[in-house]
Amino acid sequence: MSEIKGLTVAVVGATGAVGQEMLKVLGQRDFPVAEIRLLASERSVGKTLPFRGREKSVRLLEETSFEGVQIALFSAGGSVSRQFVPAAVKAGAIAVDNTSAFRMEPGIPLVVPEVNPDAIRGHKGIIANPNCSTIQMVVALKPLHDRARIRRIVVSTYQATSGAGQKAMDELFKQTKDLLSGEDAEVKALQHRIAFNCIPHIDVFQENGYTREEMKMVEETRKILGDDSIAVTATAVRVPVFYGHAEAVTIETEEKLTADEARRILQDAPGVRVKDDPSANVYPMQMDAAGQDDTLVGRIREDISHPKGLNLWIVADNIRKGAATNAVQIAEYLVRENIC
Ligand code: NAP
Ligand code: 3JM
Repeated sequence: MSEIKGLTVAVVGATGAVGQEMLKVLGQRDFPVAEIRLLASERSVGKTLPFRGREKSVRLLEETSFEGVQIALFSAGGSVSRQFVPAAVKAGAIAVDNTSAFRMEPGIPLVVPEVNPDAIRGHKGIIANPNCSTIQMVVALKPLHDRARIRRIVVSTYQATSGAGQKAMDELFKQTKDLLSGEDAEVKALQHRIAFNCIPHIDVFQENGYTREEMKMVEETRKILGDDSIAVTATAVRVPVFYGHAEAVTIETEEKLTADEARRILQDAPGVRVKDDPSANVYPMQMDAAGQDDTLVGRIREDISHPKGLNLWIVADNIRKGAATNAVQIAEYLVRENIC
């Protein structure tokens, strides 16, 4: 279908934090869209959203919504994907799914285009987009793994409220405003107050004491890097930031990797921007990453507690590279390689 000038693209969950960014990214990257179909729940029917400078109506998501659609970008939660992705695939679309619904299914590619683009070729209609925290971590770690073989990863995250959707962002805003005005903070979207606080709890707790968000990082990292022997342990924390996840990452490698060598490797790595000049107070921060597509890496230093350990600080916009941009990059690969 390479001769097609534009594709019919469905955005499922178009009114959400990720869906709205998806529309922005499709426009900014000049993705070849002939028709855009904005889909959401009945709550949004009648609303309009801007796409390439024009207001487009939101339609109700139904099984029949995918007629004539080539690419369907899903970000409306796992249960919506489980229910409607099969309908999209049946209608002939390729589904790029942003939820955790299909990520760990054998045979379904889990893709970060800078890391394992070739996995897309084996798709059978569904391509899964990893979790935001996993994406930025593997973008930075893959080139180091290629050079020195990572044996263990220890990661702690500092995750923005946008990762929990529009309601969580609204809650951070309102609680901050209310507390500064001497009013009580109402807690609805998250488990505890997020304004002026950090919450070490993202997604639900599992029997092993980890949260599901933490186990996503463990399992998805191994699948994307294609190496089940890598040991991963994670602590995922919600912080009172609107956009951008930061991660303190320690790796242990098979070959010794010096900080200088890691810096040099990362300077040439696709999708990575090194910001690492502590003497000038230069290191990545969420406020630098917001609105951008690169994964920023800094604080690169040898781990004084381990002869083959290395510490890094990795920051990216969770809604862009962590969700919308990564999904659109997958769609771009499909177009470039004539797969759709
Ligand atoms: P959000 O701001 O809460 O938006 C949720 C979207 O889903 C809205 O468009 C909503 O439509 C739609 N929706 C909910 N229930 C629906 C239903 N039954 N039928 C049709 N549409 C429905 O959340 P978000 O932050 O955009 O995230 C959406 C999903 O994307 C998450 O649940 C998650 O699975 C995934 N996600 C992935 C990543 C990643 O790391 N790759 C990051 C963030 C989110 P209405 O406006 O009509 O309610
Ligand atoms: C990020 O199914 C749901 O309720 C969505 C939960 C969710 C997920 C998920 O598991 O798909 C919220 C925010 C993610 C994600 O990317 O894994």
